[in-house]
Amino acid sequence: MGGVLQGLVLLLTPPLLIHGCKPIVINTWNFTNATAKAWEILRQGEGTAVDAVERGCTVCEELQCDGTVGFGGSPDETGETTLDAMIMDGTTHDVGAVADLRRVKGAMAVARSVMEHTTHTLLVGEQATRFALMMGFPEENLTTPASVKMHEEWLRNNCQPNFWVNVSPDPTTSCGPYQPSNASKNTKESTAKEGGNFSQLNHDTIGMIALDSQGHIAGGTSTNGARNKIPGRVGDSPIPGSGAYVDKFVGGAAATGDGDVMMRFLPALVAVEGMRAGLSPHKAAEMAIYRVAQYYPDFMGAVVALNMKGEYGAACHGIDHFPYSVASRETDVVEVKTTSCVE
Ligand code: SD4
Repeated sequence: MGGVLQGLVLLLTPPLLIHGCKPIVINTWNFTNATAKAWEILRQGEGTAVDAVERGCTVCEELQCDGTVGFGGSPDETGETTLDAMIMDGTTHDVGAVADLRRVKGAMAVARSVMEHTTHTLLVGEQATRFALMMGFPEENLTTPASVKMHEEWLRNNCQPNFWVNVSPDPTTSCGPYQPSNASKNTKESTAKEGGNFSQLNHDTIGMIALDSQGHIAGGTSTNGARNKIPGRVGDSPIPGSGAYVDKFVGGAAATGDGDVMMRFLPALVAVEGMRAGLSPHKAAEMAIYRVAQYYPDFMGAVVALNMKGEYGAACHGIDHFPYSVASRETDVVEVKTTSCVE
């Protein structure tokens, strides 16, 4: 019993903050321009971990990384692109986030404004837009010729694929508007089993964790969510503990993938808690992924994790392999690492 108690005390006692840390940044996918921007800020100590995450993710928004971050991607059922983003400061445990943000391109910077100019955590929809305009962000159209084309093709394809179940007319063959129905053919389970609407091609959120030389850790995410989503849908990315999570005593983690499923398990929090309990970042990321896969064996997603010592790892599911990007003093260049996914 004494041993168990001792173990518990050890688990609950925060380790000392590490000063003079080696800076490092890690982010999902091979979004190396974002990594390079964050690293530029970290390597010379030009800014904090929070600055690195904000500006790194902003680069992805501007470059429309893979069409899944920033404006002009993943149009919803009405053809509009809406944005989710979050930033978390692991030192203060403060968070700012926006979800379903409309007509403002810089979702990550707006999230940081939520963190720095309000005591709220998450603002959504039109009211998030109103907040952004008050903070001086310009109102812009997020639609592009590419997003119009995607939407037109989806309409031509009888609105396939979509996210509806148990409605009529049959959502697997017809467009809406829909009404509730009791038909059991299209259960949520069968949709999840088929992997739903997510594939490697249509969801590549950027999730980034940065550790600066002062020992401050920060994390963040930015995405335009799921293509053809039902208007109003918010994914995992702006949810603390789901899209990303950082803790100054432990480290941080960020997730990418089928957010509708992943947000039910808070995988970034699970990975951080795994590291707190002594797991390596790789094993902690794996634990977070397994947690989701136990319930959704066909889900697609990945988690990157970094501890306060600068050790990192990743795990994934539902694809063959998962690329992620890292920059640190060790090499001083952005490297793309690849991890094989768990079965
Ligand atoms: C979401 N997780 O909104 C996001 C989408 C994504 O890689 O691309 N993840 O569900």
